Amino acid sequence: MKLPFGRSARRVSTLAAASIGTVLLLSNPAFASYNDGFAATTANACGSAIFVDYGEGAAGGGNNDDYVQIRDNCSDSHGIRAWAWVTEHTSAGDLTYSLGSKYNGNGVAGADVIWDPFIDGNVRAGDTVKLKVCLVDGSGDTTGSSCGTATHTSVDG
Ligand SMILES: [Ca+2]
Ligand SMILES: [Ca+2]
Repeated sequence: MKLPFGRSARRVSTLAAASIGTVLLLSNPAFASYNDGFAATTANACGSAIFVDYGEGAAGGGNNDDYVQIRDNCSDSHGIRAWAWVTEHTSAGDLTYSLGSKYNGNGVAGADVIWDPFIDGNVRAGDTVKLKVCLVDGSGDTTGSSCGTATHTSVDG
């Protein structure tokens, strides 16, 4: 999904990073020095949506910047669905983009689902990421139960 991020929006993100500290300006975004990882968990802790700032991504896929690991923590006949949004804070106001959702039906013994919905593959410094995760009953259940959310504003992308 391509969305129109304007040049002015990118510049605002850069300025936001600059206000945090000059040291961070020296960091390469692909090897950013601040760990912006965070997680949303279901109310009963049986499902997690884990934002990984920089890591190995899918098995065999090599290093990857900014993705979500969707994890099933309980043997309870429920699957897991995660949703994601990203908000850019621009001079014209906040722009929030829905990035859709992804299902993990692998069960507690199965592999985490690696999901990379982020535009251009990366989150930029100053962008706010929101994750929601719910227990669901099958891939067609887009409502879910026991939902939890978490948000984090990226320090250095
Ligand atoms: Ca970072
Ligand atoms: Ca990152």
